[in-house]
Amino acid sequence: MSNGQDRVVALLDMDCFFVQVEQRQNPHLRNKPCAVVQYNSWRGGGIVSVSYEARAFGVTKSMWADDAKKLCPDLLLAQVLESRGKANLTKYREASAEVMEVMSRFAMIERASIDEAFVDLTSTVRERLQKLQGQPVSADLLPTTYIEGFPQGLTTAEGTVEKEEMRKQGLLQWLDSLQSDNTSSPELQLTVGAVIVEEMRAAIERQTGLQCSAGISHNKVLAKLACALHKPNRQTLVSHGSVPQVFSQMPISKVRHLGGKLGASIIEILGIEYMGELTQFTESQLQSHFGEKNGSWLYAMCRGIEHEPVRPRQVTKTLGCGKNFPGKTALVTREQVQWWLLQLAQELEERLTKDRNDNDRVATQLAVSIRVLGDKRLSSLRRCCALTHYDAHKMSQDAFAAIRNYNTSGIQTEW
Ligand code: DGT
Ligand code: MG
Repeated sequence: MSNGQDRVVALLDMDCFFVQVEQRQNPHLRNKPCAVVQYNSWRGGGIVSVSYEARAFGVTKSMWADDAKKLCPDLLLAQVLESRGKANLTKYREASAEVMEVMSRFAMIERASIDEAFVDLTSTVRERLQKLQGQPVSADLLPTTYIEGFPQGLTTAEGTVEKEEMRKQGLLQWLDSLQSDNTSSPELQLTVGAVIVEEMRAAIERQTGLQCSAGISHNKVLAKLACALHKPNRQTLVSHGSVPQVFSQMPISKVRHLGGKLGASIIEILGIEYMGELTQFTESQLQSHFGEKNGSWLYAMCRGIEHEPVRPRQVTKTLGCGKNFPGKTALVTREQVQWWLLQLAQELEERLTKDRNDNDRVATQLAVSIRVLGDKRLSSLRRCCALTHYDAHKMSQDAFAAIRNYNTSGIQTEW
């Protein structure tokens, strides 16, 4: 196995994505506290994206708009469109495709969600290093880059130094420490990766008018963590050497793949809080608690080493749509269930047909998930069947057939 420093991987994540898409369309919303809400019938709607101006007032995602207005009376709101009684995300999906197209001109990308993508820059960096022929990297090429862990050994009272001033000092210190003629230096490779990511982000903004942040490191997990360190409109380089410091205060649940059950069981079983604390356990201890595969992954990961490849994929693997019916709105008759399945199937038919034209591929499997009232899990039941025709009526009938046996009411017409 390699030492985990052989690749250059970046993660780009759009800043308050839905808000930016609305701001691009409506200039009145620009540079203001602003949020995007979904459904407006209950407490002003649920917030799904918040501008950084509004975050300063304490407004957060998944707050009710009415509550957010109490924190920030001047908050401007934009609404997610609705069609067939549910959210229609077409506008944001199209903006996402614009961004992904620009990114993929630079290198192979893996779309990770509607507004983020991983990039493997390893070979692009190698080519760029050849062109540079040992010239040092200039700080001018890294105008929005933070080097995590730098400046080191700063003696001035930190609070008195401007954030931008600290960024520059750290960057200059880092660049001074690099050996620009050693093309196999992992630190130099990351730095050149950061230069390319600066160019990518500038190109995205120029072409789409949308801003993003990025993380640059040796693997997907570190790149994703790095991206969150200096949002918005900035990028952060996390070197292998900065991992102990970064992980020493990084809550385990904040690490990619550890936000769910595995992360929770690590905290409970080992009685630890931070990612760095994992280094005190042997590989076999970790394997005995969490299985062979997870144990080995954790043992390497807490040391900053991870090998998951960036998989070439610019489009999503699955197309999905769904709707929640909380509390009193829960569906209770067969008619209701069938009607809503048809609404969802109609959206799917539209999007599948567009996908077949755009991406030259066909879907072959239909999966149906339902959640029963009171179940805290994301889904109570999941069933699959073949998808043979892009036909809403056929899909909704097949979906109903797949879940009908789950009806616990005992009466055919009730649910
Ligand atoms: P950021 O990345 O912290 O600057 O802010 P966002 O708004 O880009 O947040 P992110 O990256 O977690 O999510 C990207 C977009 O996905 C966001 O703009 C709206 C959408 N989104 C996030 N959470 C939800 C949700 O719970 N429901 C719906 N419908 N959309 C969501
Ligand atoms: Mg985002």
